[in-house]
Amino acid sequence: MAAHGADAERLGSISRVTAERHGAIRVGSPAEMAQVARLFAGFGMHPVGFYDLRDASASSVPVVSTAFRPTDVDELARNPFRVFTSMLVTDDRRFFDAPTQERLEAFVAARELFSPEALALADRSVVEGGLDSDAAERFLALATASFALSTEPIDRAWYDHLEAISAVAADIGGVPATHINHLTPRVLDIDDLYARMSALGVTMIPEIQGPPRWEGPDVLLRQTSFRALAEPRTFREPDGTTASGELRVRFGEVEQRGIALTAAGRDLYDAMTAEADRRLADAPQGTTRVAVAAEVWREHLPRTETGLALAGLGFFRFRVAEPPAGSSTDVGSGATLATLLESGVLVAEPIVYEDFLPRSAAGIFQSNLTDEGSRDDDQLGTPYDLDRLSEVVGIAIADPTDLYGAQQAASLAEAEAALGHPVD
Ligand code: OOG
Ligand code: NI
Repeated sequence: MAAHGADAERLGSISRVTAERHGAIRVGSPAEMAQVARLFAGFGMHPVGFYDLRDASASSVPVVSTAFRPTDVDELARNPFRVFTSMLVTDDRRFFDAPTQERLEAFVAARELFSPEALALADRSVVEGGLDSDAAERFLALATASFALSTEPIDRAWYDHLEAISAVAADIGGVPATHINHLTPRVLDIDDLYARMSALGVTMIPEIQGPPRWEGPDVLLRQTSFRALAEPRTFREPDGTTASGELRVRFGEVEQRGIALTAAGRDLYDAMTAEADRRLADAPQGTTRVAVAAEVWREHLPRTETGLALAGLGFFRFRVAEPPAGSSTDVGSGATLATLLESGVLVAEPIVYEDFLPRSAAGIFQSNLTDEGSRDDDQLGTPYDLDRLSEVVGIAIADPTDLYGAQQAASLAEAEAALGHPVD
């Protein structure tokens, strides 16, 4: 805040940013995903967005994901907590042969991630619009306990079998429970944080993921992480004895959030990312992806928020400015968004990106894999998209672009009502 002055809080007040976290969990089947959805619904968190990490990653990451979060603007403002939730795709032949699939599905079907009591309280919270404080305490205790790292013994041979295919598969289908694998705080200046963490001797992943630092508006999401620590776990050996060992499954991550992009903005982002990759491939040794990306950004992305709004690339909430004394908001009909913004009649406030990026998520997953695992790309993968995941899990997953678009449209409709005429 000292470095950035008034602009520091443009994308979120210091009280919201310092309270904000996201976590991540991984589950093993559509049935478990449906239970997660029930549990989080009890907290007012709903599935938003679809991420296919199987193709976003060169390593073996056999999952598709969504994120549970509040969708209502006021609820987001009060507590934007979200949980990135990945589901193992056990029938994807690129990763699992038929016997492994069968055993995985049996293993997952036999475990219980959430107690019936926790799920019943979640359902009650939805129906009754909340819980009384005793029930709420009980619900919280049960829910948080179900995300703790399990101390039950892990079958060594089974875990190793899965780990040779994918460390992520082993972390999901080789252990008896799920766990929160990271809890990410949001920061105002991720470059500063990255430098300071490195100076403290913490080994960070080589780069900040997502958009580069540049002079123009911050968009979408920038993230970085550090490697998981080895933690003691108990294993059951093939001869039936137990032994202690270590697993690295919980890691640290931080993020900085920017402006949500429209579908057109998102297409441009993807095209710029691909362009940066192409240029980096031809660049002299030692050139960083971030430096190349910043150059591409300067060529294609408007340098101001107003530019982003007028190009239809970013989402904004529009409101009529408090009219300064003696002036009038009567600008006549036919006024364009551009004139209204330039004359200061309308004010545009950025809508913050509340979701995730598949490529960054894959990078975060990858940063903790010591082994690429194995995948056979001659096999056909199981097709997934937002609709298919909704269908398989039996819950409607919201499209984030629709949510941001609805917020922008509602603000514009309100502004038009206040102005007394439509905005062209
Ligand atoms: C989730 C990784 C993705 C993010 O912030 O993109 C993620 C995981 O490792 O389970 O949390
Ligand atoms: Ni994360």
